[in-house]
Amino acid sequence: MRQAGRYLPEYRAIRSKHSFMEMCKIPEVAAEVTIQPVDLIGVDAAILFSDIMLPLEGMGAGLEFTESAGPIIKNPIRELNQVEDMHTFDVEDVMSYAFDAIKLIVKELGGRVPLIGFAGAPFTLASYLIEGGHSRNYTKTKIMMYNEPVVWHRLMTKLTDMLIGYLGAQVRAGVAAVQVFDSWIGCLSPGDYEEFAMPHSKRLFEGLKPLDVPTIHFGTETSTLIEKIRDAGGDVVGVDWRLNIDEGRRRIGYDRAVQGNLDPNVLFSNTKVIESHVRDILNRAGTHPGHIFNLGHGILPETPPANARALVEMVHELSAKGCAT
Ligand code: 1CP
Repeated sequence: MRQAGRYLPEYRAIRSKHSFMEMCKIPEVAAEVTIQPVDLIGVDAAILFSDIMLPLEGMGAGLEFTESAGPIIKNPIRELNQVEDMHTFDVEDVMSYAFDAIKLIVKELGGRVPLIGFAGAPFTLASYLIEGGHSRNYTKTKIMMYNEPVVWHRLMTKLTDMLIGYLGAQVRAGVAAVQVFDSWIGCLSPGDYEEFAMPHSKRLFEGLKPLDVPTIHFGTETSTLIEKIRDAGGDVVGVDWRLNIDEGRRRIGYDRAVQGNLDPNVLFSNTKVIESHVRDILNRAGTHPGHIFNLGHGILPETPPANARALVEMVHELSAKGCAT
């Protein structure tokens, strides 16, 4: 999950001097904030400081990050000619800042923890492109799916092609695993997922196989979709807190690993409450190999850093003991 973000004062100190986009594009700065949570919180992996939206810039989308609303697309995609205008680009050249940051981070980490690369899934990226930003109901996205399926599938195909190239370049630069964020996929019915998103996600994961690194398939509000998400691909399947992780494991099957699933709001409580949630998750995840303890979604901006640190310590300590109630 997002690790740096606005909850760390050390992040905010750097952020006060740069725009978010600058931070992503200056490799030394991106490296510093990527490594901060490893040093300050003690997490077991670093996640590249970047954003799922950045490669869309390379395809010609007008991208801006606002303080309050997150990413904004200046000319949202509504028609076939706009999809046709989205172009392919030389990712190694146009996004060289990301690969330079990866090389620098891997060097600075010196093998302490692995670095995870990432990208958005085709559906989640398409939803931002069509809605123009974050959405509540995804009406414009769904209207394109239902009314203009040819335009929809063309857009999803172009995004998938780009994503295979982009994640491949991240692996060549040195990331040890890749995570695909389908953060807003839970808005789809199982039937719509199968028809409009799954074929593209499946092609993406097929395309990642030759990279020979572990892949993590993340989504939220996926209780009704989890088997299909598993079938779309990923060595690890993300489970959020709306689904108990033991049920998630049973439905996903024990041949895959799972990731999750603490509600990020728990970190606003006290250590006693946090510990009872951690014990519950570890006990439910059980002794089967292949559980990555994580938050079910991104850490929230006002989270007390001391609680994030306490969480990491608890997970280390309790999982080493095999945990028991
Ligand atoms: O350490 C880190 O923070 C890791 C780097 C990272 C990652 C993995 C960032 C930095 N963003 C992301 C992924 C991302 N970005 C996702 C998928 C993960 C998830 O579901 O949480 C999504 C949906 C986005 C889109 C995005 N970018 C949002 C969400 C907006 C919405 O629709 O609700 C926001 C707020 C951003 C900006 C952003 N990205 C990252 C940070 C630290 C920030 C805040 C920038 C700031 O300091 O102003």
